[in-house]
Amino acid sequence: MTSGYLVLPTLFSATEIDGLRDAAEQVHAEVVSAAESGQTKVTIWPDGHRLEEIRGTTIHWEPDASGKAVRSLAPVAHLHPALIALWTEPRLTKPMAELIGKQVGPFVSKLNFKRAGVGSEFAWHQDFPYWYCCAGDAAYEIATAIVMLDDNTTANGAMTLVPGSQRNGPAPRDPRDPTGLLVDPSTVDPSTTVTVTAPAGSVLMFPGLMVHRSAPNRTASDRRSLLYCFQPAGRPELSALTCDAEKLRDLP
Ligand SMILES: O=C(O)CCC(=O)C(=O)O
Repeated sequence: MTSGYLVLPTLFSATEIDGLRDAAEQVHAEVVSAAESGQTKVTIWPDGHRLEEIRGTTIHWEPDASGKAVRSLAPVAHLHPALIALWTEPRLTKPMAELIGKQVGPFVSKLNFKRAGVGSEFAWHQDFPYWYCCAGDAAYEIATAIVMLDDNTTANGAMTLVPGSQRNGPAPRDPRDPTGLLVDPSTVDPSTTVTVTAPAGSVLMFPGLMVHRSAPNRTASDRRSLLYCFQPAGRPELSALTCDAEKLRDLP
């Protein structure tokens, strides 16, 4: 697979996706209510984004929303049985095992909300540097399955990939980015990109070295996604690792 990614159209039925959407919204309501009434650990990222930890998850708030809106929750699977079940769902684990080349287990899960009108851009990046800071070279064998909970369209911020970019290893990062994690956008040739539009229930899989972004959601409907990052079975999950941003110095 030289392009490096896999699209599995409508892998999950409408009924299954309804159940996963309900689980996602239930988790959202419980976590936001816990954050409003309880003690959270707050972190402000170098780019100004606000993160709050509670119930074993990190709320990443939308940076530019006028009211409060959740951009993502991670990790998230432990907060609902229907989300835990996806870690062992053969429709995900079988193609993932082929992509990674080994039997797979969990690394980290995430729920992206991309809410109607306020869901913000994800700038060009690879997932690899985030994971390399915590997992070291084991990050080369981590890949993501995105379960689309809503139709993904160009208007609502479907994922855009640079097929084949995973073959070039860690990409040069943007010297202007205060987080030090984003890919230098001047190195991306727009004529080589592919935007993956697909109906709800579809799944997109790609390795951590795939360069990707997604546009903001300016439509009137949410574009929610569950992201399951798999790795070879038996390795520690992200939550058990210690992360060190200094390791970014190893990368271009
Ligand atoms: O859901 C999206 O639009 C972007 C996902 C992504 O790239 C990420 O969460 O790192």
